[in-house]
Amino acid sequence: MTVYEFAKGLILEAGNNVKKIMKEDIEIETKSNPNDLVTNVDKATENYIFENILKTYPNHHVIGEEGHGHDLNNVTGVVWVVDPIDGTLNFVHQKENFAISIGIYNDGQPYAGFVYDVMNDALYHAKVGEGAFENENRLPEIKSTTLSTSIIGINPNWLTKPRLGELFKPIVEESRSARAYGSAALEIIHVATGKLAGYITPRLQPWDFAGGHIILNEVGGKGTDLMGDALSIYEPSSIVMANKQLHAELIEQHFQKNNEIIGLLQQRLKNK
Ligand code: 2AM
Ligand code: CA
Repeated sequence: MTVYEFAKGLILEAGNNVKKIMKEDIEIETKSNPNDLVTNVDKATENYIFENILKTYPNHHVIGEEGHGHDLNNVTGVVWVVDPIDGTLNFVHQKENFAISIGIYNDGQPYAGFVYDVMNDALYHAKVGEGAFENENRLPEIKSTTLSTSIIGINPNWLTKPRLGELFKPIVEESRSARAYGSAALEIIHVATGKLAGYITPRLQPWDFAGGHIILNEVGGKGTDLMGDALSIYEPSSIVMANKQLHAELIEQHFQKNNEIIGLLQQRLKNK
């Protein structure tokens, strides 16, 4: 069995476990602030994925939101970047619109991406160079758009911040419209399936974007930080994921012209 096939089976199994445990009481704790939640399901799912990977592949490394591998940096070999529940607030409040996300890298190069929309039983997956799929169906290449004909994904909370609002409001204004779904992994998938033309956020952790980014690349999309630089799986970044034409327009017409705000943002990401 290839690592790709193993990962596919593992994420589906993990999703089935989530469906079972969520029927019982969900235990909620707060992390860095009262709106930053984690549940017993996040922790149990990360442990389940971690233990099964290492049972089968003792030499692989795992980076997970809920504590695994946060000290890793530039390791050689296979690295799994795992978010056991992306969209925890949705999970707690809506019991849907959340995903399990996995990106797998080999010697720093992307190998395969997985985003499992658990409640819709839709597994998005891609092995680099072999196309992206929703369950068994191949996803077509995404279409080019301009901002004025695009629906973009962006969380409205960012528009309430003084400097970030300055950066993002003109983009929302110029777009056809904006949406927020509350799971970065699913929003990147919405770009990969053409439901959104682009997704923008000033701060994401590698486990939020790793799986989706690999899938998006396979359908001709592009993901970088807001300066247009490559993303790292070892640190948080600002994020723009879009079809290539919209990506270029956003970088050239909006972000590069606001490099002072983005410079401050990058500095804050580094210091946290
Ligand atoms: P999570 O549910 O795994 O925490 C919500 O808009 C999206 O942003 C979710 O994908 C959420 O991931 C992520 N998110 C929430 N708080 C974050 C933070 N402080 N840094 C980075 N990503 C965050
Ligand atoms: Ca999470």
